[in-house]
Amino acid sequence: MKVYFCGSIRGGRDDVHVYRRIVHKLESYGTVLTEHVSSLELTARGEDATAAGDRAIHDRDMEWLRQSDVIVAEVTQPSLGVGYELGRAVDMKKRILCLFRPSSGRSLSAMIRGFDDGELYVVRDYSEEEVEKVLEEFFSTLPRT
Ligand code: 6IA
Repeated sequence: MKVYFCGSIRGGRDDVHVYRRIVHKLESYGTVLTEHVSSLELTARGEDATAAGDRAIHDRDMEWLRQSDVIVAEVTQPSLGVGYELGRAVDMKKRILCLFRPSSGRSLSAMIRGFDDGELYVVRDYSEEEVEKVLEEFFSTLPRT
């Protein structure tokens, strides 16, 4: 199974420790195409930009999105890039799980929460301690690939 993980980069790296925990668990289900999103070395400021630049990042990520079987997005830290990825993934009719932590004190965008259909696109409120259990529940509902 190919998993595409979305998490904020230029939107801010405050939740990178949660991304690491999620990616670690996701690796037990298959290949995480975007495990760099959880890298501690990747900062929001851009000193790690590749020579090829933003076009190459965009095109490579869209190709990975097309290849993926399932998308998991941590959406607590608002990120334009994650919102964009979700919109494109919806258009590709991918299976999507959005994870949001209400303990952040934030209120999730209606554009992200409002599309939940309980099947192809699911938004799950969770707390960090239960993240592995939430992922286990979600993956147990997926057909094996
Ligand atoms: O707007 P954001 O940067 O927060 O968007 C984050 C999302 O876009 C993530 O889920 C990634 O899949 C994707 N993305 C954004 N930037 C990159 C990137 N390098 N490499 C791979 N995926 C990315 C940018 C590094 C930058 C700090 C120079």
